[in-house]
Amino acid sequence: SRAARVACLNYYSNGPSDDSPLPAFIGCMRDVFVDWQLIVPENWLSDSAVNVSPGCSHRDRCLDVPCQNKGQCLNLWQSYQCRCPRPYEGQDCEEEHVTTRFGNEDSQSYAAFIVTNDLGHNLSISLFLRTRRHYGLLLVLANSSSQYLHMWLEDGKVTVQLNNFESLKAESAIDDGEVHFVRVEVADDRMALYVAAQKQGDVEVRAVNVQAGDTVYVGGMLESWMTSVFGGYFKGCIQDLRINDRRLQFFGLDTSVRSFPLELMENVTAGCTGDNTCSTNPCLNGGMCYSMWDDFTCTCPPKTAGRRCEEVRWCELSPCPTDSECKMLNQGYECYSNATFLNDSTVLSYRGNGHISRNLTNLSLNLRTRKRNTAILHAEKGSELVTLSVQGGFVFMELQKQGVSTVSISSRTSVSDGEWHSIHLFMAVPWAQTSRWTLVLDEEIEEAITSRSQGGNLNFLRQGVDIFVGGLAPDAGWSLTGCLGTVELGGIALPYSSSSDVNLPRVQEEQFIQTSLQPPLLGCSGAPVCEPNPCLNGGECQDLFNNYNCSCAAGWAGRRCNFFTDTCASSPCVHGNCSVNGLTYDCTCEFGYAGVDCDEEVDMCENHLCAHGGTCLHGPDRYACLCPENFTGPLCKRPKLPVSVCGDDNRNYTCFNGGNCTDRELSCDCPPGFIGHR
Ligand SMILES: *[C@@H]1O[C@H](CO)[C@@H](O)[C@H](O)[C@H]1NC(C)=O
Ligand SMILES: *[C@@H]1O[C@H](CO)[C@@H](O)[C@H](O)[C@H]1NC(C)=O
Ligand SMILES: *[C@@H]1O[C@H](CO)[C@@H](O)[C@H](O)[C@H]1NC(C)=O
Ligand SMILES: *[C@@H]1O[C@H](CO)[C@@H](O)[C@H](O)[C@H]1NC(C)=O
Ligand SMILES: *[C@@H]1O[C@H](CO)[C@@H](O)[C@H](O)[C@H]1NC(C)=O
Ligand SMILES: *[C@@H]1O[C@H](CO)[C@@H](O)[C@H](O)[C@H]1NC(C)=O
Ligand SMILES: *[C@@H]1O[C@H](CO)[C@@H](O)[C@H](O)[C@H]1NC(C)=O
Ligand SMILES: *[C@@H]1O[C@H](CO)[C@@H](O)[C@H](O)[C@H]1NC(C)=O
Ligand SMILES: *[C@@H]1O[C@H](CO)[C@@H](O)[C@H](O)[C@H]1NC(C)=O
Ligand SMILES: *[C@@H]1O[C@H](CO)[C@@H](O)[C@H](O)[C@H]1NC(C)=O
Ligand SMILES: CC(=O)N[C@H]1CO[C@H](CO)[C@@H](O)[C@@H]1O
Ligand SMILES: CC(=O)N[C@H]1CO[C@H](CO)[C@@H](O)[C@@H]1O
Repeated sequence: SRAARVACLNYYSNGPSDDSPLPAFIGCMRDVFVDWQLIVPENWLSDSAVNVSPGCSHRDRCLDVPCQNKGQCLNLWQSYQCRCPRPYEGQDCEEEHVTTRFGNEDSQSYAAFIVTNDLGHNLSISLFLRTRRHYGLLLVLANSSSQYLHMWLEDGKVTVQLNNFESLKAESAIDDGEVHFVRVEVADDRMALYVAAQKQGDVEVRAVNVQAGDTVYVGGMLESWMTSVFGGYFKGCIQDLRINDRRLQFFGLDTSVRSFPLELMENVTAGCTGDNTCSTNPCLNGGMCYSMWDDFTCTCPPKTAGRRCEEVRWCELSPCPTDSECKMLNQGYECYSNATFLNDSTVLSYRGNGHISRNLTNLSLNLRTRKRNTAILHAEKGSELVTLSVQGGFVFMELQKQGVSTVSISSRTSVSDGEWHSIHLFMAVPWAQTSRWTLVLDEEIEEAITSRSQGGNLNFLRQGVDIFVGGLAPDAGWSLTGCLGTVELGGIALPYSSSSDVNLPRVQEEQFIQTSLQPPLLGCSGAPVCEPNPCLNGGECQDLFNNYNCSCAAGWAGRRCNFFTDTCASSPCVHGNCSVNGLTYDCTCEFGYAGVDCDEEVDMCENHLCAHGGTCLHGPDRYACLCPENFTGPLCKRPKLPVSVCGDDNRNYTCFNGGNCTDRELSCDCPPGFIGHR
């Protein structure tokens, strides 16, 4: 029965008492015998018992999960202890070290602490870091004579250097805006660097000696030049900075922990709020800005891209007219097309927009023509002049500038064959004041031709001068019949489509603007129109580049000489006979009529043809000739032939025109050409 009165005793005092070197027992006891005597609690649970109670009511307090922030709970029988992960502290790990912000809104910030006790040769620096910067000074240890430890960011990686000599650079970058735990350990003449639990490397070092009175600089130093040597002032946040077991507290000073005192602090703020990165509207082209810590993202509207939506995929928005090809530029887009030039009235003119700043040192274009002599591009301003032309079939450029020798350069091969040819002209030394010019035809670099003399650039075309394309000037003659691709001057296009032809504004700074009244004819419609000969019936074909003209053989007409010209079909000769004569007709007029169409009555006896003094007699529709004695015929041209009078007494008769009488038959023997009885 005594054994049944079990002594169950809770000992719940913890920690050693001042006079006992060992920690006190915590737990339960029962069946305690002293000198073979069972000690029941009633015997001694009296005034001398402290923190002891009957029973054995143990409950694991750690089951309540009291430790916050992933603190590790330690069961202490009647109580618990939390082992807090950094940066948390406090009974239940509920307290977090105040995070400290450096470089808020790009200010220059730094802090300094004083080391108050010698640390000896072992050194451990640890802290939480959060940044998006690739460069910046993190920490410096200095004594009165030197800065013997530097810690900074280089390419987003923590780098540490001891004694201005041995250094270590982390392998993993930490500039991603996330929180990283960084640790530097110096012990046993080795220095090691850790990011989170990962060792980034170690290196043998000479001894370090951190002494009382040394200074710890954080985030930068007073002197900005010294700071800039290590990448400038740090921007980001630091939390729970410790050197060995000492805290370096910027805010919310906790005196229960051992720390180094803060000496000075500038532009450092509590918390870790990022900059208001959207306040400056960094997203372009209507992108929506979302603030992230010390950063922003842009939600770009369709067809735009890039971190700031700065890249508009212009060409996907189809800004160019059909017939032309869209090309993306660094800034904006341009429409490239071919254009057909016919005559003086298709010459185009351009002007720079006043914002062209680059040096214009080259000129390139594609050409197609059959003309052997024609201007392609021309501009002049004061004494400066440039003309690109085709002369005798060869490409020819002339560049004049006062004070500089005139450049003339000519191709060796003809381009007047109706095929496309590319022409590139450029200064051999584009950055020079003057240089030779080079002509490359059809990309044949090895056939390049270089001018004898050195000329200047084409910068005079940048502003305030008309640049003519397709001729010397409107109505100046010598105009191009053929096609040109888009001409580029210094890489800037002379576009064929004006601002009203494109669907989106051109945003590039440097532009040439078309100032012609006539819009160009887009596309190149210049087929070899005379092959095979389209002109029929012997017509001759004349090549008008994209058109032809037939010169038809006589009697034929129409665009292709396909119509027979029966010019008499409409009976144009009123009083006469019609006959075809080429593309026209001739009328043979009846007597009494004259004029091209025999429609004019004439005095019939004017210019009458009665010969031998025959008298003209007006008749109703013709005239008659009254012949003199010995002549006869309508025009009295025929001499009268003798008349024989034949007969006997009974009968007489006459034979005319030299006919002889035949008495027998009382008739006449007629001469040739006459018949009849008489
Ligand atoms: C605080 O930052 C601002 C902005 O960078 C700077 O002009 C100023 O000098 C800084 N203050 C100190 C004491 O360095
Ligand atoms: C330095 O650290 C090493 C191991 O890390 C240790 O053995 C040594 O006792 C430490 N020295 C001091 C003075 O703390
Ligand atoms: C400063 O530190 C360096 C390197 O640890 C040491 O060589 C030098 O003696 C120290 N100077 C003073 C005055 O403590
Ligand atoms: C211009 O003509 C050439 C040759 O026919 C052709 O290859 C090119 O695509 C044309 N350019 C445009 C923008 O139509
Ligand atoms: C130029 O050619 C166009 C198209 O063929 C034509 O309409 C125009 O009349 C011509 N102009 C001149 C001056 O020949
Ligand atoms: C433009 O040309 C001048 C000489 O004419 C030269 O000094 C300058 O560097 C050039 N600029 C560029 C951007 O090439
Ligand atoms: C023409 O000049 C521009 C501007 O100087 C340059 O960017 C471009 O590369 C040059 N093009 C050629 C083909 O030399
Ligand atoms: C076409 O040819 C005819 C006959 O040779 C000529 O009269 C006419 O002027 C030509 N037209 C053109 C546009 O050359
Ligand atoms: C017209 O032709 C007819 C028939 O061929 C001919 O008889 C007549 O004399 C001619 N007239 C003229 C004026 O030639
Ligand atoms: C008429 O008689 C003469 C003289 O005898 C002769 O010369 C002439 O030929 C005759 N004419 C005809 C038509 O017989
Ligand atoms: C007017 C005229 O010359 N008459 C002549 C006609 O011919 C005869 C015979 O030849 C001549 O005697 C006439 O004089
Ligand atoms: C009947 C008649 O008149 N006969 C004449 C024919 O001609 C001769 C002479 O020419 C005359 O003598 C006849 O009288």
